[in-house]
Formats: sequence, C-alpha cells, structure tokens
Amino acid sequence: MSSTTAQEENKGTGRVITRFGAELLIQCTDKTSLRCTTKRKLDNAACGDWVDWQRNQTGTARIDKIHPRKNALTRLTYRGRANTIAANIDQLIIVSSWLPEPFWDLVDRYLIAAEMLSAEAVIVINKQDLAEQYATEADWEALAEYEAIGYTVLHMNTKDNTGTEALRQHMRGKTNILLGRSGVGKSSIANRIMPDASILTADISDSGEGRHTTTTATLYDLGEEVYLMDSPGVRDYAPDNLDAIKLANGYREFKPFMNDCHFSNCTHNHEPKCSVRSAAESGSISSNRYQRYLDALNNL
Ligand SMILES: Nc1nc2c(ncn2[C@@H]2O[C@H](COP(=O)(O)OP(=O)(O)OP(=O)(O)O)[C@@H](O)[C@H]2O)c(=O)[nH]1
Ligand SMILES: [Mg+2]
Ligand SMILES: [Zn+2]
Repeated sequence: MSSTTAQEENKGTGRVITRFGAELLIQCTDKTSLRCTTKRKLDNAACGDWVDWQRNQTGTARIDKIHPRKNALTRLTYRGRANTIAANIDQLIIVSSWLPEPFWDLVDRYLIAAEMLSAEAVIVINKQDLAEQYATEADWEALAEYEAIGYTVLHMNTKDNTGTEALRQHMRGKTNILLGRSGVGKSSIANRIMPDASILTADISDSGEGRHTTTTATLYDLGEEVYLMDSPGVRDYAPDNLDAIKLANGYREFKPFMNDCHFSNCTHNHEPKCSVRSAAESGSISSNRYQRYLDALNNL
C-alpha cells in the first residue's frame, strides 16, 4: 500500500462523483475525493465516468482523459440538445410512488433507455404506506404486466424500511442509478441504503426552510464494487436518439413476435400481417403496453 494520498500525488485515476458547473469532484483510487477542473473539450465528463487527472504547476488538478464508456444515459433537453446524465451504468432503478402518482409511460421510457444502454432495470414503487389510499386497479394491472414480462417490481416504504434489503440485494456488484419524478423518494431510498451518507431530501428542515430537491447526479461508493447514483427528479424523460427500431426493441415482450412480421421494417403500427399487433389483439402481449408503444411511436 502506498503511504501517500491523492492529495499528495501529481496524477492518477478516479471516478467522477459529481459535477458543479465547470468543476468536478472525483473519487481517487485511494478512496479520497479530489476537486478537478476539466479541459473544455472534455466538458461532457459526467457522474460515473472513469478519468485520468493530472496536477499543473499551480497545484490544480485537471481531468485530461475520460476512459472509454460502457454506456451513457442521455436525455433530450427542452432546447433539443443531448445531455449526459451519467455514465457506466449497470442498472437503472426506476422509482415511482403512489403520490405523486405513477406515470407508466415514463416507466416505459426508462425501460427503453435500459435496453438501449444494455443495462438491467428494477422497478421500485415507493411510499407503500400510501398504496391503499391512492393505488388504482389500473396501477396494479400495470405492475402485474411488468412482472409478467420479467421485470422485478419492488415495493418500498422509506418510513419503515420496507424493501430496503431487497433493493440492496439487487444492487450487488453493480453501478446503479436512481431515476424518476421529483418527490417520489429517490434520495430517501438512497439514505436508507446508505444511512451514513445523510443525503438531503425534501423533508422540511427543522428551521422550516426550503425543500431539498436533488439538483445534480451524485455517485456513492458502497464498497465491494457497488455504486449508487442519486439523480435529480424529472418532470418527463425521453432518450435523446430514439428511433422506431430502438423504440420497439425497448418493449422486450415484442421480441418473440417481431421476426414473424411480414415486413422486415415493420413498425408494428398500420402494417398488414404484423405479429406484434396480432399478439396485442389476442392478449399474448399487454394491450396497454402496446398502446403506449403506439403513442410513443407517434411522438417520435
Ligand atoms: N409517505 C411516504 N413519504 C415518503 C416515503 N419516502 C419518501 N417520502 C417523502 O417524499 C418526499 C420526497 O422525498 P425525496 O427523497 O426528497 O424525493 P426525491 O425523489 O429525491 O425528489 P427530487 O430530489 O426532487 O427528485 C419527502 O417529503 C419524503 O419524506 C415513503 O415511503 N412514504
Ligand atoms: Mg432527491
Ligand atoms: Zn410488426
């Protein structure tokens, strides 16, 4: 073991914990954290990136290389640009709650992103304590449909710790990212998984001041190759480079039927002899999911 820490070294490797403006905080291989600036052309360094850094004569650490990424989660900004949320993700933890209510088309879009990233996905429904009051028949049906096509659905309640251990088991050996609308409880879940991290949540503080909504994606190292990223809540989400093929591939239950469509470039919409549509009509695949696929196709 080296007796020096990254604070005393002149160069090294690290992983981006978070960025604030032009500055990044990285975790070095010795687990210490280091503030870095970055070259303008490496401006897309994102939470989860592995990087090389070097110190200049004035002592400032600067990122001079981003290692090749396994994948990157990007989103389309309201200005129509692609924005990298985080990189090198093994699993999306897609969080909804009973209040604010679940948006299943948003869950679908995160699942499409998971397929595009070749990442795994877990669906979390938080605030189980509010289920009796707010969950509808249609909601339970939607959840059963996700489970029927092989997705794990975890019910959580961060007030009494329901589901924390189950989620922890699913996170093993992976870089995980919490995603979902604002206020569903992502940071509350992160706090349950990592009680020592003391992440701010929307609870009104003792002084009665302000809501602590998460503003930037942040990586936490849990040890044993487990990482968890908390991310800012979204109003909506869409992958930034979606096309009809990627969209259909994002609906994993379509796959066994797609090869039987009459046209090889079938969009599973109006085309004759479409096996996917037939499967939706006969109930082999969920007509709700198929309808949401058609809506998404129309919005491309
Ligand atoms: N009833 C109930 N409330 C919860 C639960 N988990 C979290 N909350 C509350 O939900 C609110 C939002 O929690 P946060 O953890 O800040 O939500 P977030 O998803 O991180 O929100 P953003 O950072 O804005 O994206 C807080 O008031 C929490 O106390 C739960 O299991 N049950
Ligand atoms: Mg938060
Ligand atoms: Zn088809």
